[in-house]
Amino acid sequence: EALARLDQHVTLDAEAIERVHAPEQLRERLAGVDAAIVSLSDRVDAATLAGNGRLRVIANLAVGYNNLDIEALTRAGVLACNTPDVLNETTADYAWALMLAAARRVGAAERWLRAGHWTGAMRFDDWLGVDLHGKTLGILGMGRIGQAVARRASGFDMRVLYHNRSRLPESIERQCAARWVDQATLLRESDHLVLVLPYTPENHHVIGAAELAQMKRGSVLVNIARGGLVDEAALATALVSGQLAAAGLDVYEDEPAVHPALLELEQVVLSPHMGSASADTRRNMAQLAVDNVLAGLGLGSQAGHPPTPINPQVLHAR
Ligand code: 8YV
Repeated sequence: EALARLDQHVTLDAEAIERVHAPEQLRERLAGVDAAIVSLSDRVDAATLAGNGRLRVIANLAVGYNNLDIEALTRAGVLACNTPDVLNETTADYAWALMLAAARRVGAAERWLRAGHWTGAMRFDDWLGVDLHGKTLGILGMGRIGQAVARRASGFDMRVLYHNRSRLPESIERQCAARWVDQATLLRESDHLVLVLPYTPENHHVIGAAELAQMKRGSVLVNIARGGLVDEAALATALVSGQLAAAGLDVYEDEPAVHPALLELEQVVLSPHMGSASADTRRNMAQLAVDNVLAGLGLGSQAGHPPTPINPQVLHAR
């Protein structure tokens, strides 16, 4: 639908829907177009843009844009856009899916059942999991998705703590029924810790061996943000030792590769970066990317006013 709308205004590159571009291939493809819709696996930086005098808009099919070098794009006069907000609720839903699945061992139990192991009466103490209700939910990174994760906790009667660089206004804390604490307190007190941070150089391995050791013994870690936030080798060690009871991961340090030690552990729920993947949300993300492309190229009803620019100063300089 979104591409059909785009097609009414621009000439679409027939090969546009390739999945993964090698850097050199991406550089060549970008050299021949005025705008491109890219995904997280497309790294757009100074090298990709070298010698490109034509490109004007890059629309990222994601809210996170650690695959884009915004400084390089701005220097090159290329407008960069992302897809914030339209995916908040769907991604928050998915954080809960992973939290529940990891804590209650849904994946491992299903694999066990499908493998034909349920042949007799279940032992009373088989498949014991970790409760959510009545426990403390910790949220590291309290942007729009983090807030949506927090709001859902009231139905589970959970206490919600969060840590963020800056404290949220009281009105939002009230809406989310969440209390700001420092990071050490968050790690120490959370029974379930969800990562919803953007990935920046400062946040690399924000959860490493030292932080895992500070977490409550038997707690559950969920990462729906970016793989590089967690030291995967240290996480595997913490799971094997029982320091963490379980983990739910949608993102990985080196996607699509998953750390082999994590693949071995039945107490980890693994999914292939699909947090925003509901039909409605992906449709809205695609439409927003198209809105940004058209407006960034000066076309359509929002010409010159892209809805979600990352570096709007490029437009002012034009
Ligand atoms: C991806 C995401 O965009 O928005 C983000 O930052 O990580 C996801 O929503 C999605 O997986 C499509 O690549």
